[in-house]
Amino acid sequence: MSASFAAPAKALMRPVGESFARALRMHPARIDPLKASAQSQAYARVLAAHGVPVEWLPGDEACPDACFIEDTAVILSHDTAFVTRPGAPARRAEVPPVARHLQAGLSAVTVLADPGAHIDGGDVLRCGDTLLVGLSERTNQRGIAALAAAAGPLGLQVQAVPLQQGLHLKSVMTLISPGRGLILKGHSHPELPGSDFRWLETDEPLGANLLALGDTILVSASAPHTLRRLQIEGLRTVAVDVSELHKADGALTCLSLRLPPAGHWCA
Ligand code: CIR
Repeated sequence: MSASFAAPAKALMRPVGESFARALRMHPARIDPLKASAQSQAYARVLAAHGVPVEWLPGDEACPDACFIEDTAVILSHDTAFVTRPGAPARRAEVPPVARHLQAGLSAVTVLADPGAHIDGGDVLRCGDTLLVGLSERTNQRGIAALAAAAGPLGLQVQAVPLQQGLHLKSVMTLISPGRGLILKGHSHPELPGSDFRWLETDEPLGANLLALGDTILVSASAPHTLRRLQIEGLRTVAVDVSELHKADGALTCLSLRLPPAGHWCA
């Protein structure tokens, strides 16, 4: 039987360091690392307040983007993970400490070693038993094939989604609930075979990355219309200020790696 959707049992995070001022970004912006650090800590407190304890991995000033830990692994179940090979060469040094941490705590960890493959966790959106994977500047077909090989034995199918615009798939679409996603207007709606999955559109680029903790949905405070829209639908929302992290193309999902309780999956 398929796993059911739940809030994460815990989340892994890495701190924002001073070198975050040199984080990769698509558009020029001056970044205040202290402000970004405060926002990352406030995000951790929101997770904890909603029943998701945070375990901090060490920071690394040599890796300005290390706080975006989601890109370094894909959690496949409560005790199975796939460690990525990020598409940006500058981010590959972030991976070994995360891999060691996962290997110490989980029973099955696959580490992507193929030098011709690359994939970022931010390109992987789980929708039930399907992993939608963005074919983006950061993720290629070989990376997707490697993830499919690791996910297949767990009953998970992988579906590639060509990304026309945006950094990662989850920059433009994320989950509201197990049967529903939020997608940035202008992107085609992926179809999930054999399911009645529905998409809601937003026209706020900073609003498309939501983080659903079970039935509580974290929304960027920089996306007031998205927040209002979800509230009008009666959904339980929490606005989280990640404005300084947005300057480096980060958002809510990328700040943590979430592990589901046994027998469940999570966003
Ligand atoms: C990068 O360009 O890789 C980082 N500055 C942003 C990564 C954001 N990660 C994510 O959305 N999963």
